[in-house]
Amino acid sequence: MNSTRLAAVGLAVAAILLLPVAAGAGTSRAPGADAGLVGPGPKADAAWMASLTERGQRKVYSGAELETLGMPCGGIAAGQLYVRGDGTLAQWWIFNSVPHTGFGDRCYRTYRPPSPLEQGFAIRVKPEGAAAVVRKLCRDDFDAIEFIGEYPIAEIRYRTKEKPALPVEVTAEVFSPFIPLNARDSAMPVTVLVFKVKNTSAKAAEAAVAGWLQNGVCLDLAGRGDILSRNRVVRGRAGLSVQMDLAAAPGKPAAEAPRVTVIDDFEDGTYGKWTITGDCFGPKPAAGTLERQQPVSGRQGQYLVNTFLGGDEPQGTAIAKPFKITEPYLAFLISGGSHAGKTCLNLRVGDKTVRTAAGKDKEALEMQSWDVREFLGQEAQLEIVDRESGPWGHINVDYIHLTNVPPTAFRNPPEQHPGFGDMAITAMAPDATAAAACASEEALLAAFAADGRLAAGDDAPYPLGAKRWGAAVAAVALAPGEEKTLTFLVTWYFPNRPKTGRMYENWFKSSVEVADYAAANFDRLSAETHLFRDTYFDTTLPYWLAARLAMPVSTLATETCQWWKDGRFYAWEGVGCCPGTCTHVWNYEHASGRLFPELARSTRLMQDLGAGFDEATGLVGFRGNRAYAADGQCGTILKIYREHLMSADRTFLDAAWPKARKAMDFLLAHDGNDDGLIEDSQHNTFDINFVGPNTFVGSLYLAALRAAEEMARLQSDKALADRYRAVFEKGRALTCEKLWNGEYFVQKIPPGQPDKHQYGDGCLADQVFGQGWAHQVGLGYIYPQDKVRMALASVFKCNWTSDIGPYNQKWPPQRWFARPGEAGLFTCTWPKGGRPAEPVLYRDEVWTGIEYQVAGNMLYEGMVPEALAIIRGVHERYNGTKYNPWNEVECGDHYARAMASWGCLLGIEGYVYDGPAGLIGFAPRVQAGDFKAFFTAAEGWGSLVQKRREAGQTNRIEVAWGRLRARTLVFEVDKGAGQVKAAVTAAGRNVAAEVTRDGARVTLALAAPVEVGRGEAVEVALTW
Ligand SMILES: [Ca+2]
Ligand SMILES: [Ca+2]
Ligand SMILES: [Ca+2]
Repeated sequence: MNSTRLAAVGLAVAAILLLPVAAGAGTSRAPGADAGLVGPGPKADAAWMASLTERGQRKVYSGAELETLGMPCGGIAAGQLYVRGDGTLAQWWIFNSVPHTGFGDRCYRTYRPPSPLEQGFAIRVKPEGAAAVVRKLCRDDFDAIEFIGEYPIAEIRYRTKEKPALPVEVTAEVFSPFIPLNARDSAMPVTVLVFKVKNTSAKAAEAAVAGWLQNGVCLDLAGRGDILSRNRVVRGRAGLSVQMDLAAAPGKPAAEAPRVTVIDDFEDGTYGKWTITGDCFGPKPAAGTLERQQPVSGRQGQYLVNTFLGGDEPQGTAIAKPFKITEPYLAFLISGGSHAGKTCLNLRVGDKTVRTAAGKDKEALEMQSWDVREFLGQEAQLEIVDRESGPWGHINVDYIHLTNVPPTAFRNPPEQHPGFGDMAITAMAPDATAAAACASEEALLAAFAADGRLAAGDDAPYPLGAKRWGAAVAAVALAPGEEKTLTFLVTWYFPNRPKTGRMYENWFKSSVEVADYAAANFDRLSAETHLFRDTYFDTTLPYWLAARLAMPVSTLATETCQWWKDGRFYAWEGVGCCPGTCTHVWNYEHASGRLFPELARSTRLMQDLGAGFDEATGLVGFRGNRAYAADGQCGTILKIYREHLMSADRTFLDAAWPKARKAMDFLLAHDGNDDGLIEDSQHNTFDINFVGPNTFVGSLYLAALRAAEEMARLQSDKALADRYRAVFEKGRALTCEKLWNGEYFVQKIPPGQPDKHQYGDGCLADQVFGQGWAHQVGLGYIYPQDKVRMALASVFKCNWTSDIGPYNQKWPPQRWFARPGEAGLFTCTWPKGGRPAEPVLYRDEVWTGIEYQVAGNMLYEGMVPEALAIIRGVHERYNGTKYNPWNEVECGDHYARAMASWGCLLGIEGYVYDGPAGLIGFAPRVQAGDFKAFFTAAEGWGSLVQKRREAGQTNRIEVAWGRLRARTLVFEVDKGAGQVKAAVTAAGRNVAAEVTRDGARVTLALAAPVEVGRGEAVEVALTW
């Protein structure tokens, strides 16, 4: 935000700017928080606030905004492939080896996503009677590219400014099929590239597009003599493909037997070979883990170097006697801090540091090795450095040795390697041409330039990892003004995810089979993907808001998510970081449950109530293990209820309930006395344990009690339902009595308990988390409405600022996920004082998942300006110029918590849905006079439309895909409405309905259940 927008204007301005809100949402805004509460920094000014609700335009990224773009463009849980700002493909995390993508500075940084594989497209145009021209379709040859990213479809317009123009217009659409409620067809290892070429000249022209791709199969096995890379031209149903895989090298043995020369393993218990300075090494090598250190596992023998001597504070260096490099690899065990150049092992040759390695902020030692072939025969020196005193300011090293084979080398048959499989590039045209293995990009482009065709050429296997490009060409003839499309598929097949496999291996046996299926079903897959994109973006919501809320949904198509061969959907928290579909992180996420409920149901049944479920106690292990997280345990009940509501019938609930009620028993045992407050130690998503009653866990517990009550009633267990209700009522009353401070809810730390890692009198952003959940699953208020609103108003006032700089200067965050000058919502602040010396972890950080959670809750309350300000803050951080709009980071890239964004869509719609009961309804929080937005139900999706006039309104539920079955409809009318009459049609047929009214809320019980299909609608005319 620029400084002219910064002004100390808070809620007073927000109140003036409020849009029309459905009457049922009550007064147009929440009661203001107490004027005495102190905010964390500047608030946005009125002009900025007013701009948030403007409809706006389709966002076209260009210039510097293209730099960081990387929109996921593969299938759900099928790996991670990006389309970059210039249309090139990047990342290529499709080979079952995912790095930990880090947090803070490591992932919240500005960079162009790298590509480890070489790949590209080029166009050749030959106007009649003129020479052919060839241009690469990337930023090399187009200097004014425009990119539109409406997930799941990216559109790239290849334009030039300074560079020479073409006599044709070229645009590309890049996507993987993505059809809500059809997980099967949305989870394929395929990226589709459709090039539209329009002849803008007055002459006929020939146009052709060539695509090329490097063989990426098992590249890290390069150097093994027994296998080769292989590219072959294959004619399939799809068109012409180049399939890339491996071939055995005839007569070549596998890798040679390993030799080892130890430089030092410290097993003599001395630093005899080392010169030590500083005080972090001690008089002799450590005998293992040091005092106050997490366990250092994986050492060789007894002794190792461990500079955590007396903690992270001490520093020093150890320099070894010179040695001769006699083998091609230098290997070692290493762990500790990740401070490059500060906590590290260095290799010096001559007077230069030629190799360096640091830890990964973990104590478990890992084998690493350097390829030192270029220094064979030379003298070298090793240096262990600890020049860091902050967190993770130490380094552990052991078993330094020279070897002929990297110790991490994969020595089994290649078929067992995680990266074993095949990949293909396909031109989807009957008369396509292809080349198996072009030796250089120049040679490929020269052949293409000559006549717009390629010859298959040599398809003999070649040395593993040598750069040979498989290439395919599709060509068309264009009359003046004519436009045609040329379609390519990039497909892959790497099923060897260790232990779990991949869902897609149940459907395909090779990348060419993937291409065949995609091509055979292309019209449907493409049309339905476009139908989703078009239906979602055909909305009255501000364009920026619709775009932003869809962006984190792309997380489903990253390496954060896995779909195992056995049908279980599983996920990291962020890419490569923190396993086990963590119940508390996934508490915030709503995209899987609402867009692909089949996936969410599999996690509930196969993990939460399966591998992670303890039959004896009802514990839901929060990483599919046997560890308790209080927020995650409560959230599991809510997710089970959501998955039931998003089902077509009771099958899921009947399967889940026996264990779900045990999971409730576990919570009641922790409550201890049925008073509706959990007071004992509560491990949670802040990676610490709260003690004493608080509304972070408490609101989730109360919402879980209500959800369990509903499910028990559906199971005809009245006694149990009544008990849940009674506990809920007590907890609700006691919470208001004990934890309400007049402006927001606090935590009561039990007398005598330390306040370390607690929040006490703080204003926690997530303090009414369970209320947001209760709204989303149609449970109404768990706390009195006025307190909910005032709490949220206090969160906006005390935790959100248009510039996090001043506050974070005073209270630096552990990890930076927002920078000075950027807006953000802090996890926790202490506006009334009482900040503990060492409060709840991450209190001074900004997490997009929490921002969306809070905003979604505010939207259900009709607090639109506050909610949009928070969401817009996220949008302006991830703006392309600074950070990749599709990669909201926390502990890792594509952090799952960010999929809380979908809850904001539900909130602004005031959406309620119960599939098995046939109940559906909505009450727009904005634009009540003219509203349209996207919805999903159990068996179909489409648009919710409301138009309000002087004395009536129409509500349409339009089905764009699948079907909708309904018997009860819920809307809200103008609060001034008199007696309401309703006329209902379903697919054009009249349906009798009985109208009941509760304030602004109108419920229509249909005389008989209705079913409407694609292109049809349920339409209701309400008059008063
Ligand atoms: Ca050792
Ligand atoms: Ca240190
Ligand atoms: Ca209790």
